[in-house]
Amino acid sequence: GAGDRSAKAERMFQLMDGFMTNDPMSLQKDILDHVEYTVARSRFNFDDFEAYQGLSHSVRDRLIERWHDTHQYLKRKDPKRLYFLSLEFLMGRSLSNSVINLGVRDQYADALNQLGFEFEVLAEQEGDAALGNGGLARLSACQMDSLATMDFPAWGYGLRYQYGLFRQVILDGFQHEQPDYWLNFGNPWEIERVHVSYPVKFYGAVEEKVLEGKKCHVWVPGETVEAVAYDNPIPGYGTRNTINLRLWAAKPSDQQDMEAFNTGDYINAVINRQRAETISSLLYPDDRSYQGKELRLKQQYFFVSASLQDIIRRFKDSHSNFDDFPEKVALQLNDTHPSLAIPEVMRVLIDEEYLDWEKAWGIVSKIFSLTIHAVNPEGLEKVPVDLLGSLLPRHLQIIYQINFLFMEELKKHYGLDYNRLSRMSIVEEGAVKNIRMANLSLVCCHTVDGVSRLHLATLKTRVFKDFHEFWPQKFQYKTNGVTQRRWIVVSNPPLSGLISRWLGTDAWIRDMDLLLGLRDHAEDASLQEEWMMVRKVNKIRLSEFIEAMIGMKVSPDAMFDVQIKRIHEYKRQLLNILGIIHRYDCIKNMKESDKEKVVPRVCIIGGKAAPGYEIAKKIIKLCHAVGEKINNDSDIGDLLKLVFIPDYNVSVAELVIPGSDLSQHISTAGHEASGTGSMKFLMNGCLLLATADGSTVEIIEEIGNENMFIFGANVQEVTNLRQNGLGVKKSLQFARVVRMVREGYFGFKDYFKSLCDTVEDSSDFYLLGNDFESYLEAQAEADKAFVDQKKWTKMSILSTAGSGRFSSDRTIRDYAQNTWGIEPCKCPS
Ligand code: TH1
Repeated sequence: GAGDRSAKAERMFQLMDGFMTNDPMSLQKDILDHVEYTVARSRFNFDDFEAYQGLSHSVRDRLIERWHDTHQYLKRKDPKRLYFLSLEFLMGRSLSNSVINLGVRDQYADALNQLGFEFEVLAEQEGDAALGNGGLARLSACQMDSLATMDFPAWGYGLRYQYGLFRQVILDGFQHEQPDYWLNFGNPWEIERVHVSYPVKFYGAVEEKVLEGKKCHVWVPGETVEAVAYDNPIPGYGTRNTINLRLWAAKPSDQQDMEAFNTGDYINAVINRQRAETISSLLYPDDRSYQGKELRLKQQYFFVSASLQDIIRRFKDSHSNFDDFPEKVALQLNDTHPSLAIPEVMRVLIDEEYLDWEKAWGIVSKIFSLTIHAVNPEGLEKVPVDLLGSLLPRHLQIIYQINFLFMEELKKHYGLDYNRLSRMSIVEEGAVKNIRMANLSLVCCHTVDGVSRLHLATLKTRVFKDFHEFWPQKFQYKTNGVTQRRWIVVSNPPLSGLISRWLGTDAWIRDMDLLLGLRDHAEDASLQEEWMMVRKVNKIRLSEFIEAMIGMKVSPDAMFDVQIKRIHEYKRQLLNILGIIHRYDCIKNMKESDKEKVVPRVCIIGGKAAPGYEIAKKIIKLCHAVGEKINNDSDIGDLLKLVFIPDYNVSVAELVIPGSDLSQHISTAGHEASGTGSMKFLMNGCLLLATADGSTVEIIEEIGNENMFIFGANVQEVTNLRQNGLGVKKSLQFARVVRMVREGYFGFKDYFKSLCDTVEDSSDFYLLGNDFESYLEAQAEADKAFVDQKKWTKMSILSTAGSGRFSSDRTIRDYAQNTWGIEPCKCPS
């Protein structure tokens, strides 16, 4: 009875009196306890990895405590919650980020020292959680950090892939892919919730029935798979709030299969059951391109269905009808990948909760918002009608009905303008009929956001022109941002300390606009000196990493010129490499006396190519072939080095970015929706060499043209050039470097032919030839600036000082106010 329960609660309170303590003695005991009892190694004999495990379990305990408190508190307050649905999260490592956000980094470092370990060394033991491809996925991770830090009542939902993004191995300069079976060594940052699980159904048919005089649709599915929750606590910085990232894993369901077992083929029945797990087995490694694969569609629905069952159950815990659903729930679609959530909510409300269509639609049209990350129509997801109809027959019916009503509405406005109707239709007619996921989302979401101002302008005038004309008020933009907790505090402790000393506060870690205060000191000689020291330390760390990775020695006195991102033709790594060939060619043909004036450079390139992307793979090979030649040429020596960093990922970025002098963001204008790497470099005082594309346009506004190296055709010029036929202005220099590749100067003549063809006069879609001259000029400007280290350092300080706008805190605050309608809910400390 009640008396029993309160006695029990009383007893618990006595046993767990107050929060966990963080003095060095308690921490040491905690770590050793975990080594002994959780890792089950003797506390007298364990290695660095086991120490890392004990340490992270001790941190995990502290996360769990705050995470429980946050949930208790939110349950009581019942604010409107945001549910962030994304198929990709690139979390990287968790240890350093967690102890910093919990505010116990120094205490742990002390405790470990007394045990004879070093925090940094143990932190290096952790592998990356790479459940995503690139910018879109890392953006989700940064936004989770901001949501927690700013006390927003939010949940992340995603898939717990067993294989993350492939590991890149380079053999003879060629990329090879290796599976990333990342859970092999255990994952202390997740909590398995065997009791939080939901059945997810596929295939089968829809039957019509009459229930209580009403016509109903009953979906009789053909396959059921169980979704099991794995919870990943996300701690905020400087707050007790710790939110949840819930990832689903597929498991065989007990609801099915009786028939298979009855046939007596036990062995095969068990093996077939096991196949259910393939749904969450792997992340698709394609970045910004989409393939109509059944397994991918299954993943999308699996994740959406489980998440919505969870969200609706939580809502029903404290609400008896759906009238206030829109006041309590905001659903954010991270690109169109989770857009099946729309017909799924309709289906649940109508078929399972027995609401009528109008009522269900009234709810659905108030709860969804979408962020678009793609630029091109080719990048937009389409699903063949046949595929959707066989996997999710009821959803296809609902989508058709949504489209029918939408078309009726359009006809009222535009009459029988069939061209417009067919462009805007959710159903694409043609040899293969497709469902256009973007159109579905645009019809059903109350708000559609672009990821930079320029991106929104492109969406309005091109891809979604018709939709913008029809619903101008739906379209907004929120320029992307990145979290300074990970990208300065975790990855660049020396700079972090320096900034706090000069600002006299560390409040910038929660309020990036305070960095503006650095502007006043940009020319201060003593700040400049400390600034250069910090940069030097980071460059030395990077050179040691390069030597350890690929066995090459590079001088930290050279300019470190870096381009790290997924390999794509539009990102123009090829332009970079051709520029390096030009530089090499120049030095090679120089008089000995002129060589003194050359600014020594270490060019660093890193990034993965999608396994099926031939041209991208050739770019990687070309980089190695050119590097091979340059790095072994005694005429060149330390004046020019070309390094390819293999297996670029989040933790490599944390090391490379703080050690870079110059970074390249050189996409053909109009092709990069935003770009977020540039923001991380900017915060770390690395200068940018960039085109006026995506978020760069806004970076220019913050720090000024004079503090960056901008080049190339702008969006308007790109449009004009393409309309007037390509290759209008092509330099001799460009022709020369392409010819060197073509004629086999770097070997592999036949292999590089198709790569050279992509930039030949009439086919140079990404305008490398057109932009080459101005690219070289910008590079020469960078050389000139680097010679004057005082000037360079000032530019570097001004870069960091002006980076405040690119904090994901600003992005999230804007989404909260203008898209989601949610408010902070701070758990008392
Ligand atoms: C990227 C955009 O290319 C990039 O410009 C932007 O900064 C980033 O998203 C974050 O907004 C995209 N990633 C993907 C990944 C897939 C499909 C489309 C895009 S767009 C799988």
